[in-house]
Amino acid sequence: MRVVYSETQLMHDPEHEVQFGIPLPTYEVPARAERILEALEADGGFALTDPTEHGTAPIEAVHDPGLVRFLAEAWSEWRTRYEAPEMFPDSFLHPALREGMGPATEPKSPLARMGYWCFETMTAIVPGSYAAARAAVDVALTAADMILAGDRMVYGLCRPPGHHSPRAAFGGYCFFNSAAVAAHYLSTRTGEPVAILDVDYHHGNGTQQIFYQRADVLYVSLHGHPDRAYPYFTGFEDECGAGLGEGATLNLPLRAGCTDEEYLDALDRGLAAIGEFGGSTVVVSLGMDTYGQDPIGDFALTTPAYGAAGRRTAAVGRNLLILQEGGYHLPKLGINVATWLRGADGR
Ligand code: SP5
Ligand code: ZN
Repeated sequence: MRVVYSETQLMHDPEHEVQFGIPLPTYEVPARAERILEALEADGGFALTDPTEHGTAPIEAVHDPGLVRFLAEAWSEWRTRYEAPEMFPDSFLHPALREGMGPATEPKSPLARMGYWCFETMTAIVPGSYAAARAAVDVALTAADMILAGDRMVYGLCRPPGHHSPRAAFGGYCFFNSAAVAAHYLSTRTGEPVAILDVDYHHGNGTQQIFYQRADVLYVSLHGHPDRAYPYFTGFEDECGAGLGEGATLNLPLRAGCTDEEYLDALDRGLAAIGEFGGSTVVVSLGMDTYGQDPIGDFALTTPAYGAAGRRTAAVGRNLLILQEGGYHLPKLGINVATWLRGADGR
């Protein structure tokens, strides 16, 4: 199986995330990508390729160009005014703030701009964030090109992750939504429907939002129930899409302590919906924070379940564009990813 990876992605290297109002060591570290890479290299069954530059047009096909502009400028603008080594927002554009007054315009101050484009406090901007976020999209699009050229299965080792970013915001350790950018890119290039299977522990609120009213992209997600799990405001079972997209969103929220067996049953439900939807490619948002020892998830999955999950996903018979999202238990992150990919590859 071919793997696309860029070292530029390591340039996003924040120290902290603000949780409970306190700056704590962040979970989303460059070593995540390095651990995955090491496991794939040790396996021997994966061939590494660098991404090619795809520019901002495919990003702006799903994201607000204002978001791209902000992320491109944010650090240099910040550095000229503040001393802080990492950029966090402190004031947010809550929807109630201007209720009945029409939309806000983008503010001028860099700090306020961050509160306009970001929805939480766990996603610092540091000097290398934009370059890394752009590289992650290039990884996803280069992997998509390989599918278009005939590969049956490709893994894009994306970092930072992407699935929490909706059209016009970022957060949840995510900047650009690489899976959404790639799914839209595939749908415009093939004219076929595209299904997205999101198996990260967290609901992919961003991906869901981007495609919520579209009939040509199916979004299926297995995740911790939003009654207890981040991102809290989305991922409920009754969110099924709207307008033309009605019926093209499927949420399967799961209980704390979810076992291998329960998980694989839910996966089968999701895969059945994908099988009925059609199209030749499934984009997989692959998060390993479902693992039993993950520090921020609460499922009980074991490593062998990932092999089974990969096998069952491949058994749907579609091309697989597999893109990395979360997963924070570094000691087993690499082996869990390799196990999923080997399962999909029939090894
Ligand atoms: C891509 C991805 O996996 N993003 C996840 C962002 C989650 N950030 C919020 C984590 C809050 C975790 N609180 C956990 C307390 C554990 N004891
Ligand atoms: Zn996650």
